[in-house]
Amino acid sequence: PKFLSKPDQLGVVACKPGVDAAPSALIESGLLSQLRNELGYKIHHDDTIHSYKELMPASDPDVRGMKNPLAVSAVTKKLSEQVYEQAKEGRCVLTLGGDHSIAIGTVSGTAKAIRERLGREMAVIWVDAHADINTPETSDSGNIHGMPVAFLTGLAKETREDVFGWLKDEHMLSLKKLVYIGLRDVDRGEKQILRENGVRAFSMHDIDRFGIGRVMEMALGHIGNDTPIHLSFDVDALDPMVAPSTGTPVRGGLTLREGDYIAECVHETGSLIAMDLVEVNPTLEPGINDIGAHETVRAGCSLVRCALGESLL
Ligand code: DIR
Ligand code: MN
Ligand code: MN
Ligand code: MN
Repeated sequence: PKFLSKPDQLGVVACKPGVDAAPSALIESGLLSQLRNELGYKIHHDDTIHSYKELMPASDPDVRGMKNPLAVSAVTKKLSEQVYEQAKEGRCVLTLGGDHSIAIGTVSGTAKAIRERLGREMAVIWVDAHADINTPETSDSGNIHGMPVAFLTGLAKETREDVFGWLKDEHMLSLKKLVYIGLRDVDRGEKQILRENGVRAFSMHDIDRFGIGRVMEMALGHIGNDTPIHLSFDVDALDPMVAPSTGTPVRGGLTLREGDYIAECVHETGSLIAMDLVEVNPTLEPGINDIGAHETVRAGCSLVRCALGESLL
């Protein structure tokens, strides 16, 4: 690996602000022990699934239409510091979420560490059915998990320190270094933002047209082979047939193999410095005998193992 000073070490942060039980389900299914025993990583994890209850405000009224702004800001600030501490040691950082608002913490943490350690900007590959680039003003839902990219790129700004004002220049991601894969449910305002800023995005339509092989060539070509990569993987990028237990499923998504292939290609670059796995929610749509939850957790584990180098042959 090109950008890790401790490539055999993995920093793991598990967090579940809100109600979902994903990190414990992923860990109980054996993910971390597989990474340790089969892939040979030395794992730095505090054996805690952070719910950050101590950070929850007594009252949390909407700000510019955003729901739970104080709580999400406080949690992501803390997470940003935790991820930064791992990344500055030169470890790869795996974060198990949580909804996608946690990427405000993870991406800002790695961006700052990579700037300090290597003096360079990293790229983000955002694999998702959604673009998550609403500003508070373009958002119809007020859900902050539909806005993380806007805050991380500076498209959305807020001066209040307790409402993401803690995000500074050192935490920022360049819109030129962002690539989307798997989009199929993008709001009208988001489409305009993507167009106006020339953001590189590969939708399901592009995957149908070119195939996932060619799409990954183009996506990685855009990033260039001398750039650290943070992979932020929303499990709802996968088709709901294989990953139903998620908050906002959208039909017509990636097959399991296409998802794993994306992760494998990122691994092959040798440039992976962090991965998020988000929006796994085993309490939603679990189906008969929890089959849907079980399948979603299995799919998530597979994505992580592929990104971290489960050998192909
Ligand atoms: C929608 C849905 N674009 C929103 N986004 C979701 O609420 O901003 N993102 N579900 O994951
Ligand atoms: Mn998302
Ligand atoms: Mn999504
Ligand atoms: Mn979401």
